[in-house]
Amino acid sequence: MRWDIFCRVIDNHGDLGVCWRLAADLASRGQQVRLWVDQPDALVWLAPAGAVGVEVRPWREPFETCEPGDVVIEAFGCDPPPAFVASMAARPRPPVWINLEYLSAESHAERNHGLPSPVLRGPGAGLTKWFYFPGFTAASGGLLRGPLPVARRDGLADVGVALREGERVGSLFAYADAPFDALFDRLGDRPTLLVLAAGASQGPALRAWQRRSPGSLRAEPLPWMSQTDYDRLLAGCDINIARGEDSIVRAMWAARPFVWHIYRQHDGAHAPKLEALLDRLGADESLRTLWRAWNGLGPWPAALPEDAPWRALCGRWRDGLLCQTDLTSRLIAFVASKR
Ligand code: TRH
Repeated sequence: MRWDIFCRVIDNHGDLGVCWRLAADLASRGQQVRLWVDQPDALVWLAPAGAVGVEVRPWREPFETCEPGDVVIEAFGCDPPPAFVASMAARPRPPVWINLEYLSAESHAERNHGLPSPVLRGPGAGLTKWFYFPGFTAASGGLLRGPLPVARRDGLADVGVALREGERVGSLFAYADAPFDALFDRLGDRPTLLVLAAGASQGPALRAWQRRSPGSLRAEPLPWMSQTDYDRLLAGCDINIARGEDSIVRAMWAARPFVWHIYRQHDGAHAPKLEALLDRLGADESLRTLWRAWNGLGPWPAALPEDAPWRALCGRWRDGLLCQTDLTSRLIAFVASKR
């Protein structure tokens, strides 16, 4: 099938990160994809090699006229251009129109997944949009997966990380408002190499912390890396502190202890969203306390959760997810059922 994916970059890299991953995964299955994006700049590092079968097109106004494909994905309610929607409506057999939503473990995602939304006004009047909610259960739209790197520490060298004997290695990808010091206090209880993702995680916080407590925490800043390399990095680490929705899913696939820095929403909607994932994970009190503290939602625990049970939990969680069909397979089946 021919797919048109529309992506508007709001802030950060999640919108494009998810759309690119989906586009590349569809193309790897022989689908033809056009990715329409308003700010494609981050693709230079996110996907430097591109992908066979994915054509990146600029989304600018006035929108170039073109024939819609068989499926139109509107990522995160980004409203495809009216001229394009008009050509969708004009087709004798209109494309299947999917509204791809944000990932959440909350129960509303399952309740709303797959529901129709009839379009009543505008150039698309008469068409139907289908809500597609990614998620963690069989009743949801599933998780993006794609090829998973083998979990191995020596793979870290391939992405530019040199480890010392006996060191724990962690990755850190966080928003600028994170309570970095409290985390470093707890990670610095034994020799640890902290690999800092590009951007906000490379602020002055760690250098200041190191001046106060020399010795236990080593830092390695990395440039923005491709999604493939970022996945490899997570697979090689002992602990992954990740942010947003796409990266936290990659941390889950890495099956190592992970901590989520959730995207903060002004109305506080991130708090129940965080709790919902903790519930699904079956997290114990020590993990709940850590996640809440890292997100400014509670007091800090004295130490990180115990390593062995935490690792076992993340391993079981990944294995459970692996037993389910991935998002792209479910999406293709969903679209087929609506055509
Ligand atoms: O950048 P983000 O914080 O994006 C956010 C969230 O998705 C948030 O929920 C959303 O509402 C907001 O955007 C608009 O985090 P996320 O989702 O993990 O996206 C980062 C992407 O960048 C992801 O695809 C992984 C990728 N990445 C790399 O490819 N290389 C890197 O070096 C790093 C650090 C990330």
